Amino acid sequence: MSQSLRRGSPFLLSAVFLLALLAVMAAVGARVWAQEAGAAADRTFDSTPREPAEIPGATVLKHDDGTMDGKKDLQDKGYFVKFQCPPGEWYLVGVQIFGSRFGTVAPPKDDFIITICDSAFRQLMPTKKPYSTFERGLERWYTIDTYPFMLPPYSEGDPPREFWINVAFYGDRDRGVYVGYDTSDKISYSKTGLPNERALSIPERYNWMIRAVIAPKEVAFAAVTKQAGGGATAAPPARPARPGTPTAPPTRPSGMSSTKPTDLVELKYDDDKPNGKQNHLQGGPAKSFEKVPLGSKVVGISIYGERYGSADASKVFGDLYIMDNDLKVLGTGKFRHSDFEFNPKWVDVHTEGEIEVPETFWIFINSHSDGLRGINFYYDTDVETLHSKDGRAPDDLRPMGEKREWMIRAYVKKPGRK
Ligand SMILES: [Ca+2]
Ligand SMILES: [Ca+2]
Repeated sequence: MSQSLRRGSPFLLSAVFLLALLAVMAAVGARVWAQEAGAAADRTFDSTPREPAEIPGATVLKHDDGTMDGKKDLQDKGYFVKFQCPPGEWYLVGVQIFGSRFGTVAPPKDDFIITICDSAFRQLMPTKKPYSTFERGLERWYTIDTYPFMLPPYSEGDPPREFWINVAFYGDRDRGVYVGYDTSDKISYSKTGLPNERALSIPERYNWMIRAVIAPKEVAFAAVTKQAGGGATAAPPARPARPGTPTAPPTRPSGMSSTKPTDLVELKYDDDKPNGKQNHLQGGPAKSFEKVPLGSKVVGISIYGERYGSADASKVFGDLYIMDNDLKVLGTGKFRHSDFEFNPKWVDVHTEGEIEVPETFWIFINSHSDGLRGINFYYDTDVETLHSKDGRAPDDLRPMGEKREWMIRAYVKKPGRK
């Protein structure tokens, strides 16, 4: 073929020209069809490339050319896109979605969910984000941060590992998000469905305009620190509840559990005999304490746990939050992962100052653990009533599927004591 072309065969040249013409016609056809599909949205899209801002140190995995060739609203189904990491160790730090919201002017107060799934569409890590992330109007790129999640690593020369991103808006006819699709890649890496359920192929060859933002570990966790307004250390996010709250870790306490100062009351629901342990790839344990005498002040907590992983644990911090029953943050604390050992023990964490608590208050620990390093929290199952939940954020506590009471205790000063 190339030989013939170089000789300039008029027949072959016109054949090539004809093929090119057909390709252009096909593209125009696809464009027209897509515009028709988009007409349901009362307007056509514009296909001007609008690339999202670059993220320093990050790599963007994508199957689209940046121009939208149509868009779809899948209502209660989700958008699945398959990605493949380069060799080595990578963290998913965000997702980019080309889309626009439709429905009422004011965004619904609901959330949509981004889920990292394994190659069999099973959920690995979900992240909730508010609908208000998306604006109405022309579709554009939205870059949505997720807490760094370690993707399946593999070495150079080994078969590549794949993962899926699922984005689900759980919309209906009156509200939802259009997600753009692109026809530039002849292979479709896209499906529809929800995590842990059946994923369906899409009839035409196109890809959702959903991209995965990945980064090496240092960049991934530095970005988290930056988002939280932190410094240049590798520490995970510190979110002080009140402006001016010091974020430096407390000096090691003198040992509340061991010396048991007489003016402190220990609040506990566990029987001191653990029945199991669990780590959290997102968030951490939450626990409530009830019938606390009014005017009591929390000065610290004690956690029965252990450390795992090989990272420099003195540079990784966990965050402690004390909340009222409406999950409003009343105070915070901080600990180093290195406060824990590789064998379980009680570890004391001081709060920043004394925190006056109402009759019922909550503790939430964001352990900032991941697949590589973190804290295992022990739990007790010999309890009648549960006071424990799993937390993602101080205001996002979720019931647990199993009966587990975290082995976490609180230390309070009784009212009237100084
Ligand atoms: Ca395109
Ligand atoms: Ca027990």
